[in-house]
Amino acid sequence: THKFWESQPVGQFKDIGDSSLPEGPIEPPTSLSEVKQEPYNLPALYEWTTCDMESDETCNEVYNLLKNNYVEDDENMFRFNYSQEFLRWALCPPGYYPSWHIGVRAKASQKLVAFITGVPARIRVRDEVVKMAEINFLCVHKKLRSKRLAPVMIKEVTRRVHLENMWQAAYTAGVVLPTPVTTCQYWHRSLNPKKLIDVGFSRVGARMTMSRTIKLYKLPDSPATPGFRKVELRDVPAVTRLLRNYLSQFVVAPDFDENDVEHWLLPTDNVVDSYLVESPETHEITDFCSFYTLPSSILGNQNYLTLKAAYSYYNVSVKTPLLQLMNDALIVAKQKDFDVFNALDVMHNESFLKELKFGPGSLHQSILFNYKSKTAVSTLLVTYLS
Ligand code: YNC
Ligand code: MG
Repeated sequence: THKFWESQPVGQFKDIGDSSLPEGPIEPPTSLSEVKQEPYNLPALYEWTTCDMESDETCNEVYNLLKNNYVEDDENMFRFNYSQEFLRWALCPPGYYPSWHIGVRAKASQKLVAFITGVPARIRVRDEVVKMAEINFLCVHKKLRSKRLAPVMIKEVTRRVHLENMWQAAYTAGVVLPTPVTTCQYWHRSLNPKKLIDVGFSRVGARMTMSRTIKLYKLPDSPATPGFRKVELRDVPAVTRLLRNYLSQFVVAPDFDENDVEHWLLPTDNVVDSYLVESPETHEITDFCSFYTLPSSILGNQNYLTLKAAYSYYNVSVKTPLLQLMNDALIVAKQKDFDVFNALDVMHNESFLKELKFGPGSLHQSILFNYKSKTAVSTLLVTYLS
């Protein structure tokens, strides 16, 4: 049972399959004056803090909390190690609210012990654009687990979202919660199979040897598509047009404008890489692909500290076949020394995963808060960065 989640406006397991429930908000918005004005109470030894992510010092504290306490795989072999540049990128998009970057400190030591964040997003559901919060980076220090601190943090971020007159949210989780609008799966493409095997991320397959495995995953030295190059600032209008047009086919998708594209997709060192195809003849921009950088710490290995992972982000194929475009993405990721390239089975990714030698990994569910949707939306692609 879920004592906390059963009290929240999210789809409930008991309602699954009940098509009489209308699509849309579960609870109507209250008036702003009815939103609780004071923060929720914390246990006596702790206090709220707003984390200024523009400050190097605070950003470093958040970095260290997450580096030591954030998400691990089921076998506790790896832990996400989001970089400080990545955290700034993920948490300070256009129109972000500093008050949604919420920390908890121990009063006596002033040590940061818990964190949760929201950023604003415009998410289109069918033909309606809903302003939502994307909730991410919920983290409680390992020594403070199972004390029901997470529900207080979730209620506090909800209160601060409501104070900005927003009533819906989206988030993802690796654990089972009531109730996902979609469940998707991670797929992994080895770029550095020897290291992945040495650290226990993957195994030598049946009837395979190390050298045959290395040969299997070998890639050409450079991309095959003529006109494949990095995205530049001057490309933002063309990339925005391509992406908006592509996303229009999905039931649920972010509603990106040029400012969003500049923030989320212009290449930033060690954060996000984006490439496009510019026709050598017409100079028309026809295709686009991108991935972000999210390393994981390798726990307790003598030889390696970090697994360098690229995560497929938005890819749009119009003229170049998606398979070829993604193969070029793998090639540039390999050039940049990534060990593995990850992708979810969302959008049209299923059409290339097997052929490009991705193997299946863990499940990942997306949930909407205070929004009921009728069908499981298999193409849902919100809250990517978690
Ligand atoms: C989770 N990941 O079920 P019930 S993902 C949501 N997301 O409540 P306690 C979670 N809820 O079941 P702990 C959750 N994990 O009794 C647990 N819960 O109803 C629920 N891990 O609280 C859980 N980060 O404080 C239970 O648990 C209640 O001390 C138990 O703390 C949990 O960022 C946690 O995986 C996750 O740091 C903080 O384990 C801790 O275990 C931890 O006793 C490692 O909590 C890091 C990790 C989660 C990453 C993420 C998305 C978070 C979404 C939160 C929900 C947002 C709702 C929308 C709000 C805005 C609304 C508007 C408008
Ligand atoms: Mg707790």
